[in-house]
Amino acid sequence: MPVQRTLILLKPDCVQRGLVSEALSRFERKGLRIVGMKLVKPTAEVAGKHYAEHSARPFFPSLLEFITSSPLVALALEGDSAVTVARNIIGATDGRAAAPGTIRGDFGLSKGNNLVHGSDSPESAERELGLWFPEGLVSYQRADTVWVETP
Ligand code: D4T
Repeated sequence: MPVQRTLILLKPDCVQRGLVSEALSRFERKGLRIVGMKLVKPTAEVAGKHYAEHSARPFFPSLLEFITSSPLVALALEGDSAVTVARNIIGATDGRAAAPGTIRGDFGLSKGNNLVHGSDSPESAERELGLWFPEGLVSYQRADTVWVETP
């Protein structure tokens, strides 16, 4: 099983709604290691680079306005199959369609204000982690890893 890293953003609506600890605890309790974490109010430049693949989409201006409107929490998580595991915890893009038990399914009623971002592939994760954590990440083992990451 591949140990991967993934970039998670607890978006401005997550911070404003007081759901940071709720969202974070779901990743943490699953067994993913926090290897980077910070509160940031992103610049338009970083936000634009992060969502560059959507630059031609009609929702791009409102997406940039939303993501730069208020602080967010950037997280780097590490663990077995972290990219897919985190996406499953987050749920489908639109909170109205997201499955109950996922963060978006439990707390969201919006496609734009959808609380949490998670990298969609290991390649995206590498690019996004470089963008949000240019200073690098912290390596360590969590004490419970031997109990959690077993085949
Ligand atoms: P992110 O990238 O934020 O984790 O969301 P998803 O991976 O689930 O969804 P996405 O890349 O397709 O969309 C990125 C971002 O744009 C917003 N969005 C998306 C929007 O406001 N209107 C839309 O029609 C779509 C498709 C929500 C997430």
